[in-house]
Amino acid sequence: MNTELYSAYLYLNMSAAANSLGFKGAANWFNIQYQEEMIHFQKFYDYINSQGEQAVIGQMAAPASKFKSLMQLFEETLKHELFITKCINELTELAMVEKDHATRVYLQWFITEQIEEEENDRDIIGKLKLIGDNGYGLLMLDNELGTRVFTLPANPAV
Ligand code: OFO
Repeated sequence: MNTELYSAYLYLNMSAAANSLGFKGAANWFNIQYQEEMIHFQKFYDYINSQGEQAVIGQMAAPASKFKSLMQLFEETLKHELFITKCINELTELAMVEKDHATRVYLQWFITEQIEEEENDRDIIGKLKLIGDNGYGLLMLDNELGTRVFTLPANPAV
C-alpha cells in the first residue's frame, strides 16, 4: 500500500520534471499515471481495512525528481513498474503460502494491471528509440502523450 503511494508521488515528480523539460504532453501523461497510482493505493487501503485490519501509512523515501530527458523518464518508469510487478508477485506467493485465498484473488487485479503498465512503458520507449533526437518526432510523441485521459475504473473497490 505504501509502495503504491510512493509510486503516485514519483509520477507527480516526473510530471513536474517533464514540464520543466518542455514536454507538456508527457507532463499530462505522468499526471494521469499519478492519479492511477492513487487508485491503486486506495484499493490496498480499503482492502486492508475491510479485512478487520488497520491500514497505516508509513514513512517513505523522497522520490527522485531530477531527470534529463524523456527517455530517462520512461526508462525509470519501466524500471519502477518492474519492481512493482515483483512486489505484487511476492505478495501473491505469500498469500498462497498462507492459504489466504481472498487476498490471492484480490491481487489478481494488480497482476493484470501490471501487464498493461509494463506494456505502455515499453511501447513509449520503443517510439523514443525510433525518434532518437529528431525534434519533430519528439513533438509528435509529446502531443500523443498529451491526449491521455484519466478514467476511473468501473468499480475501483473490486
Ligand atoms: Fe504503476 O502500478 Fe501501481 O504502483
